[in-house]
Amino acid sequence: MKNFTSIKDVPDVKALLQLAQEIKKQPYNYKSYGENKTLGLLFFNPSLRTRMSTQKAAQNLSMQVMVMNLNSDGWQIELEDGTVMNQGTQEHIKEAAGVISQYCDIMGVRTFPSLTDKEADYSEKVLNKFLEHSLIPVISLESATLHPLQSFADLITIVEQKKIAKPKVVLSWAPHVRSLPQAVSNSFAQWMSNADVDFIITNPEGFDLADEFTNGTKVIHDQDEALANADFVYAKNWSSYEDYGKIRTDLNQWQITNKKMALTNDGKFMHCLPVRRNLVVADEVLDSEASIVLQQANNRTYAAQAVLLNILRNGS
Ligand code: SN0
Repeated sequence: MKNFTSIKDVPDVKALLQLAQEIKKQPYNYKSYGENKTLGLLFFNPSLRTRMSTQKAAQNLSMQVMVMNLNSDGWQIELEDGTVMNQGTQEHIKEAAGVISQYCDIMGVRTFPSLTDKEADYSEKVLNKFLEHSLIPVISLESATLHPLQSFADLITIVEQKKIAKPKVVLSWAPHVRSLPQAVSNSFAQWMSNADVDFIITNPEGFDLADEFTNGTKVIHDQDEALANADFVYAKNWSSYEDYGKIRTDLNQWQITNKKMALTNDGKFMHCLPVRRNLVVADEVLDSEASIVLQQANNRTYAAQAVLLNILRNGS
């Protein structure tokens, strides 16, 4: 594996999953692999789990880590070719990516979508510019359309928590007050439609995700019907893909409550975090035994470590 920007970069998902499970048992088994190697983490947007778990994963492999919050600490980066840079941008992606490639052996990039320009977002304009101009492997720390490190950690969590061979996994839209990316949901759908689970999606009309990521997954617009007998309920808000970036704030009945969880098969509650309490999910669920959000967050480290190790082994 050279880059890690979606499940499509992973030649063997089962093997990567096994590696993550093995690393979870013995996190320091591969600690010589990252010696004298540097990971650069570049953030255009806020982060808690991604930043700390990826740093922890790199440290477990003896890598050095450099973190840049590009928006607040770096120069404003120009992405367009041939522009006269007499406006707000100070440094071109060609030089920025070229320089970072000399200081680091692997770089991670977090770049959220605009949620106003669908075409730019869904063409992964920013991430692809880094891929184009980087001389080292690039991993996504959540891009405009996908969050593969999160989805990989979610897969690890489901595999370790499941009670039956092929559990029912439901991705449910949940209420929110801001326009949020579709990335976590797109990515979860992409990984789940590729996993040995019975996967369905439930969302209000007008909030169907892009077909390119759901791969024909059944979408049910009645949440109660979808939740019936679920083993895992993955809640997430996303703004509309069809009416791009638009939100609805009149759908509080989609909040995950104990009443909703009672429809499931003693189901587990999942969310990528950060989660807004009593908007997306009620305290009674998040504070209950059903919630496995902290286990998901814990698995972020092992997902990142398996990805970094795989890239290091292939000789960065
Ligand atoms: C991000 C998202 O993609 O939805 C990151 C999730 C890992 N979440 C948010 O931006 C939440 C912000 C909020 O206002 O609650």
